[in-house]
Amino acid sequence: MPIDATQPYDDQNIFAKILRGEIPSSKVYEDAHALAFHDINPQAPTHILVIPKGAYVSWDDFSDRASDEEIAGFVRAVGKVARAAGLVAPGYRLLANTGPDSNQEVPHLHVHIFAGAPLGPMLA
Ligand code: DGP
Repeated sequence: MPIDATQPYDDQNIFAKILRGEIPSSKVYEDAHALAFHDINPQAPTHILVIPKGAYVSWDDFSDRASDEEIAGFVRAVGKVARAAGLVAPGYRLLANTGPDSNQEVPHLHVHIFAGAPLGPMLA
């Protein structure tokens, strides 16, 4: 079910549980600001999710309330994950669904990294 990105943060969402270690994930990277793990339902040969450690519903919430340090740390983490996975030369796509029209389903900000094959045009 797509979420309302203006809702208050729900600490029972699935990614909050992954951050707390209550649900397993296949982790690929972790630092003070971010956790990255493989998507459970991959839409490309490589499909990694990167989430901030702070409690933010969406890209909108994060860009509005997060500190400059959190934003910088998170953006750098996304880049590190892509570099560590060897995705820079072949290329990759970033996506952060925000709200119902985007079909955001999990109410904790996540950036999708898609890679591993030619991805075609956007919104195809
Ligand atoms: P979005 O539509 O942008 O909210 O994408 C949510 C993504 O989260 C979707 O691609 C599937 C993934 N996902 C949902 N539940 C889990 C889970 O429990 N573990 C993992 N690894 N991924 C999940």
